Amino acid sequence: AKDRDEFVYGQFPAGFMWGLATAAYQVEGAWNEDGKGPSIWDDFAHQSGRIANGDTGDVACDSYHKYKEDVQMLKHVGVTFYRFSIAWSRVLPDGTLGSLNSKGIDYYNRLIDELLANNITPFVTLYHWDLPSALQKQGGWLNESIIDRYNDYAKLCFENFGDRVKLWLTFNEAYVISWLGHGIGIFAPGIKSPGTGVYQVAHNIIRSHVKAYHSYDTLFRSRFNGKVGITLDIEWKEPFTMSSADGYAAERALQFKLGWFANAIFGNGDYPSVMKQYVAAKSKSQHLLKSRLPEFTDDEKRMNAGSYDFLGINHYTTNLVSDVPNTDSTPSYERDQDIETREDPCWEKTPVDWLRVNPWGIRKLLNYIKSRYGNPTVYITESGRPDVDGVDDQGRISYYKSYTNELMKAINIDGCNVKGYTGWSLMDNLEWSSGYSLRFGVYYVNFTDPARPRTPRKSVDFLRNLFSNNGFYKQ
Ligand code: GBH
Repeated sequence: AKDRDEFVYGQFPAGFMWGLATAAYQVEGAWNEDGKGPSIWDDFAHQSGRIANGDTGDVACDSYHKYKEDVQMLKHVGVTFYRFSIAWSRVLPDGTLGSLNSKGIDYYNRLIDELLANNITPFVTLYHWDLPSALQKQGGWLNESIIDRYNDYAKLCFENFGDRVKLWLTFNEAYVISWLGHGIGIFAPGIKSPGTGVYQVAHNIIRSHVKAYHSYDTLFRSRFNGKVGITLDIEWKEPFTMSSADGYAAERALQFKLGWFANAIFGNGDYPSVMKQYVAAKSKSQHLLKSRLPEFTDDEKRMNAGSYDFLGINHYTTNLVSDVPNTDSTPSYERDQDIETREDPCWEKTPVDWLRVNPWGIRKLLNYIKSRYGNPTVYITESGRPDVDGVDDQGRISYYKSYTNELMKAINIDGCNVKGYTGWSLMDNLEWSSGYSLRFGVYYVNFTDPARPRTPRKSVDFLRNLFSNNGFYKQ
């Protein structure tokens, strides 16, 4: 096997898929146009102090009006596919079927048709965090009635777009919805329930995924023959020292973040046993009568296991993990794990604290997934970094070059079953609570100009070569 960090020339397997991604709230704008209902991110952004600099997604990149230009940009880069999300409240303004908005359906039809006319495969996320506000008023992901509302919405999308969309993601980053949205509340809907709500939300997300997956299976698969997966976000978790305690801590960190969702869907249908043990023990020491981690019924476990056609992975960075038993007895998903995480100060910094550059993490992660979940089909559904405002984004180029090189080793040398790689993002966009200050795009967007003009960065040329060569050639 090739050493870490050693660059290898070579190509990806024939048919490997290359793409770029966005999400509805981050790019569409037109937040209340043509019948769209409000979402929890509209509400969140409209409260003061939630998003840096008072930014909102009201206009964003104006992709609702500029989607044809977006498609030409994608074509210029030479992608195989475009990963975008459908805004639930654009097609169902109050979240339920009774509110069907045909103009919302029309918009996604136009976008999908424009992509196909330009030979670009649509790869669709059903839920990238923008719950219709009306459903939040009924408890949102904390209320298990959401499972049926989500299933209605998913079936509506399968029915309307499934003739042309063959790649579906039920959720983007179930962890972020649960922990950031309902644990610490720094993302919409801003709920702080770090010890209990967080686990209930995750439970309802898993059950929603599983129900929608089986709906596709029974109602649409024979007609449309597409694939349905879920995207989970996960850093590589490297032990901080060679002690066995830190080795177990790193494994625990993977199980609590990736395994939380993946063990049910890609494993045995249940939560990871280490997670069940830890949350039960903590709950007991907190004098609770039962574990804060919900339980699946036997029927649910049977339905959970194997409810996927592929695994989507968003991967950006690596954490170092050490074993630190917690003494604070306040219930919290974070404290349940008895770990501490940090970054290696030697890894190259980016404009954001949580993301340092560590190329070999992606290869280790993919090998972990291969051995832990039986080498499922994987798509890297996001990967990237923020860089300078200007167009000379050398940091982004070397990030993509080194990460995709490690990815190539994972596929060609290690036999990991990865079918595609997606750069985040096609263009600068509303970076959630950070607003427009963090630029992840390979296209620069000028947010002070009402026309929201886009300009290609240098990384566009790099990706054009990478994609058209399907890998790396010796100069
Ligand atoms: C992805 O999240 C999202 O899917 C995508 O929409 C987003 O634009 C992209 O990454 C870039 O961030 O500093 O406390 O605010 C990646 C996982 C979870 C990483 C939230 C950053 C914010 C931590 N992200 N986290 S904080």
